[in-house]
Amino acid sequence: MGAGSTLGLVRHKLSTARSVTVLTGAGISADSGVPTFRGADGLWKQYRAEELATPEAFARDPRLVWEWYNWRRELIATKRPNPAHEAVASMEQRFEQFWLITQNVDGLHRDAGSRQLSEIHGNIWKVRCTACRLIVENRDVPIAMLPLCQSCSGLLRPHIVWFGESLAEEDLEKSAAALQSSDVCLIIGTSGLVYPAAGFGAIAKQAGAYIVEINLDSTPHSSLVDASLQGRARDLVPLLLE
Ligand code: BJW
Ligand code: ZN
Repeated sequence: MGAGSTLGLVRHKLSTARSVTVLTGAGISADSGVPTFRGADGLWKQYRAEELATPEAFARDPRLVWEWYNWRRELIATKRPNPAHEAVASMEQRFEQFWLITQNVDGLHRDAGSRQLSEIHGNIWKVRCTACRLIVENRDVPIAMLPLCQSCSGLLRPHIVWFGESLAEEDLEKSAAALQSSDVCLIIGTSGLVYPAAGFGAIAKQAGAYIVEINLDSTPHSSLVDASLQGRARDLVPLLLE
């Protein structure tokens, strides 16, 4: 099926949908200039995200890990939501039931106005105390090299879900409920390699949802989806609602 007719079909599905769930990944923010994790630009110095985003890396060398987050905070602080983030935010008004599940930690969905969302991998603008677990917002750029908790002086870490760490129970429950009740599930700009999010499309599919993938490339999701739209999120997502 050609891209034009696929787009028409997806628009039609959305025009009759009551419940919509959107899953996003780094690709939606790539269009705002935020580097993705696994693309050619996904490296920081000689490190891969998988080597830095772990509790072991932080325990071994918290300075190195904070240095990486400082670099990313500096970069993300200059970025703005793009038309794809804005189109997703407008879906809250459009559908009777709507939920956004984002793997992104950059906060750009919130900046675009999204409120019905789970940031399942956390948020780069929040820090958490490794001693007392207190979570606070912190927008300092740069943040102190080894930031300390104002309440107990414990070492602060990014409020982010690293490899080997569990996602928050509340986020998993909300995500599962949304996926299982959706008529349409849009999967936007994720490589579909990181679990549990990589299994979310299959949950929605099993529950009978119509699955749409929007990505520059094909992914492990591509074989499961009902419609695949190849291109940039910022061009395609707004078109879905026209
Ligand atoms: C565009 C575009 C444009 C570009 N327009 N598209 C089951 C099986 C196997 C392994 C596991 C499993 N269960 C758990 C695991 C282990 C692990 C895992 O999944 N490993 C895999 C790598 C194999 N998962 C976990 O550890 C998770 N925890 C967990 O499950 O706990 C229970 C448990 C623990 C231990 C063992 C078993 C169970 C936690 C995962 C947390 C991941 N966190 C990260 C790092 C955060 C650091 C930070 O941001 O500071 O989150 S990993 C990194 O990847 C980040 C992202 O959110 C995540 C997903 O990446 P994403 O968004 O898909 O980005 P990319 O770069 O990969 O892809 C971009 C895509 O966009 C591409 O497809 C492009 O084509 C596309 N694109 N431009 C449209 N303009
Ligand atoms: Zn503390």
